[in-house]
Amino acid sequence: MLSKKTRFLAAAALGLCMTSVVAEGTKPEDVVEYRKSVFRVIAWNFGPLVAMVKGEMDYDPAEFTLRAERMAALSSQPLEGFLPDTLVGDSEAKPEIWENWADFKAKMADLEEATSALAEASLSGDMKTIVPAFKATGGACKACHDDYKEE
Ligand code: ASC
Repeated sequence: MLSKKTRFLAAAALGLCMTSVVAEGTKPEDVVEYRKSVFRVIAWNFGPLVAMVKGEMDYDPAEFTLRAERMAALSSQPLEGFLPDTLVGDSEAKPEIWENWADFKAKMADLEEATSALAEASLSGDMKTIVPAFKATGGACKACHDDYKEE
């Protein structure tokens, strides 16, 4: 019987092949904190975009593009924080993530695509072009939350 720590390290090594580098000895709790932090920064940048689309904040094209580009850059980064055996602490991740890994990965890829398209659309400076891309981004967030986040 492998210890929980050995299983985590083995999973981390496997994750390393799949995604990216996790240092040996990284605690599962730190992995959870990492992925939650990336989502927090994504949401932080999405906030003003929501406000601008709703008309609660003046539309500032440069500010909109800056934040959409940040979201696009960040969207590739949570996936490496979903290592197996990291359903610990105050994680809101559902176990279904690891049972439906291919679908989860596809939904994360959808977020990357939607945020890149939003950054691109924002360059038009035209809300008629921006709003559909904005809705697609919100939809990509929601699609994943519906299936994979406890809330
Ligand atoms: C946000 C935020 C989310 C998404 C989601 C979209 O502003 O923090 O998690 O939008 O609510 O459906």
